[in-house]
Amino acid sequence: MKERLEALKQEALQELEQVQSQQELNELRIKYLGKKGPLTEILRGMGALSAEERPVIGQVANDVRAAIESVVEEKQAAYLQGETEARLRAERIDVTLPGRPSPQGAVHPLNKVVQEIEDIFIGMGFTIAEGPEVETDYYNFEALNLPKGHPARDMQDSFYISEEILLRTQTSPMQPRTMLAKKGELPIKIISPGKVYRRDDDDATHSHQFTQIEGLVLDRNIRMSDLKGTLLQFVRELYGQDARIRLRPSFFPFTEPSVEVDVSCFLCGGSGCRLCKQSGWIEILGAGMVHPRVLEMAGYDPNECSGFAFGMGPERVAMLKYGVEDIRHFYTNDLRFLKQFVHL
Ligand code: 2NL
Repeated sequence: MKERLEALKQEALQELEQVQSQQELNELRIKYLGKKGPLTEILRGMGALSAEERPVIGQVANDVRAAIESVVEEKQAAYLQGETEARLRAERIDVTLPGRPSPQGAVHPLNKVVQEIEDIFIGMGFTIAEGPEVETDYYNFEALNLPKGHPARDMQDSFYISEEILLRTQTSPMQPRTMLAKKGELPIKIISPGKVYRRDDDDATHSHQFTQIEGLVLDRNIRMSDLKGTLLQFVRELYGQDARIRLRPSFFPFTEPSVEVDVSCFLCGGSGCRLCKQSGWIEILGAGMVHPRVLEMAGYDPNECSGFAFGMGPERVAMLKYGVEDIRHFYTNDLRFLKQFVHL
């Protein structure tokens, strides 16, 4: 029996020596060490041996099993090692390759101007009040002293959704909304930036959808000089400390008196050039003292408080600032246009 075991060992080791694949190795493991293998069979037959022989043969059988197992494990380990090495080789990363560039976006030139204007007013203690683009007729017109039948609210000029609902034609509705929410509390210092809509045929200087920034200051004893000082400070921060302003009389239904605000031409400094059409001045704002009717409708007593309001078009500010000749460039998203502002 001892000889049979030795022969089995030799045979197994010889076969293992020749093994070509992990699958073959597994087959040999089952063949020699499995439950149906010759070793198990020999061990099972040990009952027939004498008491002296049994431990000796048992020892030999265990040695044979251990020898075969050890070669199988050694080969298995070598296969695993080979697999790991192959994977490392296959998945190696070349850290010297240049990276894939991820395209970087930039703030839209119009938004950049809006943010710049917002920052200036925030610095003067204003807060930002944003509101819905779909408005009621009441907030868009009525509360701003534009009663039904007023020529400025011609159906032809506004996008009506129903009798009482329309796309806002100005950002002003946020101002009566804010005043009503404050329930008579003072002061109010807000700016309202956002999109507005008018029924217009688009051309180089008109768009059916554009941007506005309006401001409102309301407190006791607010005077025209507060309007003038605030807007002068604003244009100095926007165009530089040498900027000057002048006020010309004008008309808006929601302010009385009303003014147009010109800023000294930031291209020629006021001496006259192509940009300011030789006048030395560029119109950038409309403004005025809030009409007493507007205050009353929003729950404020015009004998107790007063305020000024102003409005401007960021498209116009951006067109002048960057020399853009067609307002439609801001909305058509032509990358050749937009990319010119990436590094500004
Ligand atoms: C312009 C002129 C302006 C206002 C807007 C306003 C709002 C309230 C009361 C009084 Cl609630 N006024 N807004 C006042 C004057 C001018 O805008 O040229 N905008 C582009």
